[in-house]
Amino acid sequence: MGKIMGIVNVTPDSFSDRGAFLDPERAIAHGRELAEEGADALDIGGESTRPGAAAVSAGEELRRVTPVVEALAAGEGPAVSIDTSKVAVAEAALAVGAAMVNDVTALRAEPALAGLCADRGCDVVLMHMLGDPRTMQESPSYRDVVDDVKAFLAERIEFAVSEGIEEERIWIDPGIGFGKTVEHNLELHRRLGELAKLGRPIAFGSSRKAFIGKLTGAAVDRRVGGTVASNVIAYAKGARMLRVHDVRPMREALSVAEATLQPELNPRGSRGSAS
Ligand code: HH2
Repeated sequence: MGKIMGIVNVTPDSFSDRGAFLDPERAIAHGRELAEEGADALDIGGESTRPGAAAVSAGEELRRVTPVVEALAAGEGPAVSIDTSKVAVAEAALAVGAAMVNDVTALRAEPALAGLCADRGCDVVLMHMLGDPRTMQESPSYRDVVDDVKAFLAERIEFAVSEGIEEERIWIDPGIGFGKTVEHNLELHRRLGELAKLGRPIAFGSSRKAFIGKLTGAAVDRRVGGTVASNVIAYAKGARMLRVHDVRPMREALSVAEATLQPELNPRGSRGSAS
């Protein structure tokens, strides 16, 4: 069954939202809207990772995300994920109800984050990135992009488990757009199934990214069609958590993709309805 993770960026400089949700009240309202549209999880981030983005101090990141995590984790809503590489930020978010840590550095920026996640028993997303956000799009190159990403993720799983994180808690993510050309990104879509051989579920984040703009010519807030196509392909190739800005169209697309590709999960399919 595929899950949808709605994106809540509490930043002034995210490539796609441009600061629309920096105010906590607006970020909270946006998260609630995504929950109503069918998000299974909400990923809350206070530091932009777009190419060339400036680093943010832990204090500033904490100030941005903590009230938003606290409000959205209260009650019966979707699980809350904290998108951070910092121990201090993850610790505060987990203390107010986050259930998942999504680290785009796969526990490399602050390796002590592994011990915290092990101790708290939360879910963890380990993502591949070549270089760091400031340099990653400067002529990225690989021996074989899928083999290299797979070897990297295998090593990061091993590290996480050696630090006490239960293997069942780990998600892996190819890091679409993080040190990849358009062709690297497309090859990762085509051969995503090879990552499933690592034995962990795949999270996937292509929403509104630059490769979609390059293929379609669409501006960043007009990339829903390309985003849906990319994520349906990823789902068909085994991705099980789709990190997107536009939850409603993705939820609709996933309903059709699931009914088609995994009819055993869809009661409508088994009822044999005529339309
Ligand atoms: N992409 C972004 C941020 N976090 N996490 C995972 N696991 N996978 C991704 O592909 C991923 C991620 C970048 O997107 P966005 O949050 O929209 O932008 P920004 O980093 O500029 O806030």
